[in-house]
Amino acid sequence: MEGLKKDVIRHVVSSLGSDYASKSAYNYYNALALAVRDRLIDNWIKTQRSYYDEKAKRVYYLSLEYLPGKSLMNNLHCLGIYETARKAMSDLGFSLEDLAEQEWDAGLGNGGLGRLASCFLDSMATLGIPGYGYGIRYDYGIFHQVIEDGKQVEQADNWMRVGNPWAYERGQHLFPVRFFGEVKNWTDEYGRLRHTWTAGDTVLAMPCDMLVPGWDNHHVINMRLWSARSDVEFDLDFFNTGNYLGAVEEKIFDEKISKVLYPSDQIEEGRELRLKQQYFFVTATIQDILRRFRKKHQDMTELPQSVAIQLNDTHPAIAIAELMRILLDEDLLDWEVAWDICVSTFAYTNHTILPEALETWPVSLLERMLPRHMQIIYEINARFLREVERVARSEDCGQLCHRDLDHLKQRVSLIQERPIKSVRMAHLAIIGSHSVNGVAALHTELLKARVFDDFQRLYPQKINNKTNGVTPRRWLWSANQPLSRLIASHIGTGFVRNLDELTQLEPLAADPAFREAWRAAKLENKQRLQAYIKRKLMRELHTEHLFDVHIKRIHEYKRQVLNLLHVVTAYNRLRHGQAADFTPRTVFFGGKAAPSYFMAKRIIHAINAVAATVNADSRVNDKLQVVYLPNYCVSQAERVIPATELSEQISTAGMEASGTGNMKFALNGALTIGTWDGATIEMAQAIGPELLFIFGMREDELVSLRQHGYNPMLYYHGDEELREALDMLRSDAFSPGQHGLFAPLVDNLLHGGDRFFVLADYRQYLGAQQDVGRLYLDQEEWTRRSILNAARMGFFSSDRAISQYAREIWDVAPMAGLQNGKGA
Ligand code: H53
Repeated sequence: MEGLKKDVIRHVVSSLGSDYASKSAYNYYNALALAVRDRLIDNWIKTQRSYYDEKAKRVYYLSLEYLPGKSLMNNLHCLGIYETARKAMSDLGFSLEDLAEQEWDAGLGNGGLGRLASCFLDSMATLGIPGYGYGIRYDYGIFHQVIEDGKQVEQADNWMRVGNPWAYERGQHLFPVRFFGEVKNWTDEYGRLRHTWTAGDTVLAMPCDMLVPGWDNHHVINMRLWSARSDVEFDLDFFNTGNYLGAVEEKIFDEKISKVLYPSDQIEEGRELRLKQQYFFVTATIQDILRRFRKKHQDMTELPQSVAIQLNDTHPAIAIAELMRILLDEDLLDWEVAWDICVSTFAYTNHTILPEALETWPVSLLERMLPRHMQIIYEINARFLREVERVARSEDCGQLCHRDLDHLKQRVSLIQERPIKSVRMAHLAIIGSHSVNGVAALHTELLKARVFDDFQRLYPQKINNKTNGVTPRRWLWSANQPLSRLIASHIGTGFVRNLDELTQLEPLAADPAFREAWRAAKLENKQRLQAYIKRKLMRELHTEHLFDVHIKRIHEYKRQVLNLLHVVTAYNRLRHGQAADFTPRTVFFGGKAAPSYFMAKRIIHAINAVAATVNADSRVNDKLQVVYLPNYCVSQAERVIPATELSEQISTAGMEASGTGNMKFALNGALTIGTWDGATIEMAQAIGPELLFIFGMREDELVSLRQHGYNPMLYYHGDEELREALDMLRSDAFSPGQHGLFAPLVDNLLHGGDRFFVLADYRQYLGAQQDVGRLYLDQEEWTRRSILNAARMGFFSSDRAISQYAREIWDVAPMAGLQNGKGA
């Protein structure tokens, strides 16, 4: 401990240039972070060296988004020096918790996809998998959300302003990134046509490394994020003629590439800068991968034995064309050889079946920005369509007539003709990869049967499932110390590394003393949340209420509106005196809406309007409260999830690819109210469906309802309570003086077809909520179920998911000889 204290003081003085006596929390947080980083860097260097020494096959995870959140507490726990640091900082006059508050969330992602990537890096580090995460170091991450007059207002997330003590910027290792220009043809000595791309513009990519430690194992992997740097400092011509601003203009323009994260989630924006971001990060990454590979290899055909590249969604799919370009134009390989290398190296994860989220890029844009890549994509397509024709004419598909074949080719082509001629990035990713995986069992089945059914017939082995998981280090151990300590005191700490060990809790569910201790841990977390809400929102929570939580991105398919209709109905029953047996509850909502997503923003407004009315109504507010948590982010989730008793997972069946929040809640002992969707299905199977509150129509039932003509008006007319709730929303009951403010929401349900079947599931949802309320009155039974939920969540560890990827997709083994023991 004395060593850590000395290091912290040294950093305050020599790294931060401050007086150690000044006692600024900001300085002491930074100094502590630097002292922790010092303890990681040796192991990071050793880890990197061991990959070369052991000729390890490496995994590269390419993702345009990561959501690491805060690093301090997690890193202290991984190093096993949390207690030491707590005491050291207390000796220096600080509470560790307060210092941790100084850190800004690294919000380099939108939601589930980015957070999954961060969980996966944590698991690779812990399992000893030789892995790297690659992405973009955005200067501005996901916007900061404030709620003003009930509405979402976006503010810039200037997380870099205060510096980032965790990152190493490597300004000396720059990689060139080219755009635009033209392609020249030439003939090589064997008479083969060759191509050279001469670029118009060049930008530089600078690596920033963030170290990702494994749990108690000395294995530290790298998250390498690229930052754009101009290759011109000043244009001296401008400078000399006195035009100073003109002289720096190009520099500013180039560096715009990594300026800001696109804040949309599952809505494609299709902007030129976004494509630039994708290519910028992909080419820098591929160059870096090949640089490392070429240190030990000359023969490019050995690449797939040394390198596995996982594409996180289609955002990095242009990597396939980029690797082809390098192999063809720089290494001068033949097409077939280059293509084999590519397909054996790449694998692709699909995260959505929502049509609006499937990326396409206009051919005209690609032709201009990446002319050689567009040529390569055309060639991939031509060869692929010939192959389709060959397979279709072979015995399996011999029945196909020409018309069907033409349709098949149109459906699977990399190029879509309408509404504008575009490249389908998912098709490029499927054709250019040896593995395509979905992220939960139902999702993968839907990929095979619906979205990519043609590809499933063409390549029956390619599509496979890897159900998502979450890291127990952050989402149980670090976020929920009261519960973790209780668990550890009964079954030891092995569960942090091997989550299946939680099954040892099962017999304890029958032990009244353990149940009481379990409840005490939950209450401690509820009180912590209560204190936080008081500080941030100046509101007093009732900790004896059932804490009912719906936090995630705001999206119509996630159906926050269904939850809101339940709140309004409960409010009406209480007002009308029809709810004598109502179980008091506080309903929490939280989440960000894409700034361009009108309906999602209006939903936020409606939630806040209902909250204001309900909370101000003294007839009901001792029994029902609604809280909107502004600026939902990773660190907020770490506070809220441990305090949650009811987890809302109520998406339209078939629409949530997996969900990972669902897992975090159950792991922390919340019971789930949910639909038969995504990974919630597998959770129900693992836990026992009777221990969750499952309701609503299943995916196949919805398909048939749609086919037979779904008429939301029937539900409106047939259900008095539903009608009352919708009419109130449409009137100015929640928006005094602003009649019609929420009419778009209601019209969308009643006259817009209710694409997400809110009305169809309303009555069943109410029934399930009633069951929830009733069970909550029986605290012993509730606690028993809570314990069993957590005990049966072992499968949903990201360690299990990563082990499956390593074995079944990457063919990568963990590093041998990792020492166990505290790393400090
Ligand atoms: O990815 C999560 C899933 C979740 C899904 C989410 C996601 C994004 O956050 C962004 C884009 C996208 O295509 C999918 O919605 O269901 O759990 C991780 O797989």
